[in-house]
Amino acid sequence: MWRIARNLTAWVAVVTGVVAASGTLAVAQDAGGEIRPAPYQVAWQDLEFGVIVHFSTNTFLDREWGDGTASTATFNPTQFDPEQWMKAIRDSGAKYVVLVAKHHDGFCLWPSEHTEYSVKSSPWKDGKGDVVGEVARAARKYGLKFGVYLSPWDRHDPRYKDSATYDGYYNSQLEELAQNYGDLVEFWLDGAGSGGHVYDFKKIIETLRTYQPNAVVFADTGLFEYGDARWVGNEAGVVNYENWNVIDRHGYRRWRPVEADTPLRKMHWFWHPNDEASLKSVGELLDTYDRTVGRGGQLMLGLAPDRRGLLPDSDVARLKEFGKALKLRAEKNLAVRHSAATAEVSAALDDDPDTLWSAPAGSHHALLEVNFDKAVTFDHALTMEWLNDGQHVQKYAIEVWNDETHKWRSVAGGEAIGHTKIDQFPVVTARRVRLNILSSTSEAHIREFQLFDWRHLNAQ
Ligand code: FUL
Repeated sequence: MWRIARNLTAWVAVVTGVVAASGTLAVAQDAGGEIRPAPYQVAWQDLEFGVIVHFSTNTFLDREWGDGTASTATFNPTQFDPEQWMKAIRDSGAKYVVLVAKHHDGFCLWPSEHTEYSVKSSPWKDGKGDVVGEVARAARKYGLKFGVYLSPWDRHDPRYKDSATYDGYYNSQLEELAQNYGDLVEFWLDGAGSGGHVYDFKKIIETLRTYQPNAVVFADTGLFEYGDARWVGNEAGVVNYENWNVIDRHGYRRWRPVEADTPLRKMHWFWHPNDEASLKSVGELLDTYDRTVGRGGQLMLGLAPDRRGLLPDSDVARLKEFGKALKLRAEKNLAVRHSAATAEVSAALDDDPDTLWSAPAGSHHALLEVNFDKAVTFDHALTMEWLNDGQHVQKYAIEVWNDETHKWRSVAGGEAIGHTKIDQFPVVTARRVRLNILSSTSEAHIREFQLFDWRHLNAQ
């Protein structure tokens, strides 16, 4: 990922230390709960699950990172059909598609006016094709939002040697992508390979914003003020820390939710021959979902069409099974069958994330209780915080009532709730369950509090 960031780490630590020592940086991250998301970030976080598609000369050469020397004659899919991809993507439950329009090898999947190194010099459709255009159209046809990845690192173009000249080239390419393919939901700034290279990101983001004010810019935290979403720090598909949406870099605080990218085939972003064993199982995918979406992050699953230009049949089948399993799990929400409750409480128990329960104004502690006429058995809870006003909850517990001891017992808990929090715990049976908000910066807003018995659904 963004190696520049790693090089910058030491420098950032020094600067942060100086500011903190001088007392001007009194708050870490967003202690006051003051930073709020932009409306386009709220909408993007609600998408929860997207895919990133890698398909280029690498697909035909059994490579992950092309060195920029591949002949344009290499790119020649025989049955290219992005609608086949989109059907499978829609069936998986994903809501958006980011296409790698140019990877590190520099080959462009659209007929750019600014280079010959693109589909227009390939035998595919006699050089008249446009992968970006066809994919964008197919995505929208299947109700999926569309975005692009344009690799800054370019191993083919000779202009890359000169930062200013290359900035001009990159910027004109971005103009093409940002103006000709409709609304972009996300723009991926991948930083691999870019260590030591200086880019004019100010200009790049200005160009993007001119035409696509609502595109979420994905970038490493190293690009402090330019990114709207941040890299999770690994490609394993796991948020492995308390997930706060606000990131503070030397006093500059910004709402930057996490996106966790991980491929459907272990370790492979591009398609490779004889690679069946790397396909992740439904159980592994559900686990990944719970460790990303279930920890308040966005899941970005990597897909790779093969040399035909189709997603392999086994990938299509797996995506369908995964989507079915997600749907089946979601349909089992026990909280909707709660006994009579106030309209406010019911708003968090109705399976509808657009209605919410709010704790009393200004409160720092509150209880949201759900009762059942007959005891229910469950081993998971899913809680969603309404974030438009900031991330308020800082500590919570999920508690069950013991009819014999007449005491509440905590079965799970943590600090951040965020967009969606999925907690797993040993199976329990209870008639009364509550979300105990132990601490919040101001009143908590809860969109959903759901309970599930997923014992037989996760073991696949
Ligand atoms: C990384 C790249 O180097 C990989 O090839 C892939 O595109 C992945 C999504 O991002 O940084």
